[in-house]
Amino acid sequence: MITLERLHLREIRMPLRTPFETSAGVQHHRRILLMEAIDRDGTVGWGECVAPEYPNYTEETIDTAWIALEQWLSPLVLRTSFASAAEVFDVLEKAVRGHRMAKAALEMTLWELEARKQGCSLATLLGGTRQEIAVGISLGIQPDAGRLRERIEEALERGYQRIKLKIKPGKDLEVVAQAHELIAGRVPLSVDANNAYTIEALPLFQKLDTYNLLMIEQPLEWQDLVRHAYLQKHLQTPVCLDESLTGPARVEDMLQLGSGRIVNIKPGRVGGFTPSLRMHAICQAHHIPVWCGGMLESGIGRAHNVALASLPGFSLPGDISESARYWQEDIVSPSWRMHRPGYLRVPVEHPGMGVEVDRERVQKLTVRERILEAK
Ligand code: OSB
Ligand code: MG
Repeated sequence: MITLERLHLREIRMPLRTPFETSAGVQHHRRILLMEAIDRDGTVGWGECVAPEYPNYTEETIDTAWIALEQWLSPLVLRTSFASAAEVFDVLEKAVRGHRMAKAALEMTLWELEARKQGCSLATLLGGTRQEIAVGISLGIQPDAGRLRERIEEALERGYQRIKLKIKPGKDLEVVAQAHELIAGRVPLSVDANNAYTIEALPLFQKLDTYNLLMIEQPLEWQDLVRHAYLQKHLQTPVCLDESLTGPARVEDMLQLGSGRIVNIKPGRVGGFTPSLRMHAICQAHHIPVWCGGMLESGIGRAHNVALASLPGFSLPGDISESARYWQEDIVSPSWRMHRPGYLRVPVEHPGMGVEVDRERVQKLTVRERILEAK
């Protein structure tokens, strides 16, 4: 039984080691909302909200998530006892429309807390079966060809098992041609447009179609499954949806319409682990490859993603890179590091998410906090 005594919201700011550019803009740092839940029996759970600073991925931001968590979502869980964290999502979903990233932060924190309570790993609690997960890397748009070459060479040296390139209009065909030649088939290559194109770009995608890409991620507008279906019909390369997939029903719509053939699950995007598990089950039943995306998480959100990616349907490498790829210093110990090229170990032998939060460092990075108590 989970009965919360207290929720602790914190905002921390962490500088990225290198700026990350997508079709939506450049990021130099992350403002991250951290969630700590304290059960009546003293057990603690940790979670992280993936919402960015600006609403250019979906409509949510760290500030909208803060309001949603503080005003509407936290009161729903502080008042209630749950037999398990698996019940939480439906309660939040029934009461509040949207705000999936805010819901996910809370819901995933409670799963982490439950795992610690039960003395099992978060991965085990979720139904994970892998001891290690294959990881890929997502490379931002680079200022020039030289920089792109360096980034790709580093990624290959570290053993990343898939390289994904961010693309945008004007930074697409040439970039892919260069990467394709450099990589020379050693690892699969994919691209992610983050909604940057319209269906008018079909001829461009038909050119990209000749590069044997593993997938083309979220080429078109995030709410548009119909044009994605039209595009997929004209391409050999699988379309993968990210932003478009807000939950299990959207996966079913994708299948019905033929809008894509690969699914990116980010638990932080879809409202938490419960909808992620439902999406995973649908994909397994339809033999759709699944992988775990990333949102430049700190070591806490990364731990949650690692746990989810240990489930059997996650058959493609995730955007779950090492801590050092993002941060000078992570906020967890140990920080995330590949134990052999291309793989992160799933910490199945530790209760909960398997890494400890460096409270001192979190405190130093904190720019606002709020403690919410059960009445
Ligand atoms: O679309 O997958 C995306 C980062 C921020 C927002 C959206 C995306 C991404 C990434 C980076 O691609 C993945 C990662 O390494 O965390
Ligand atoms: Mg994406």
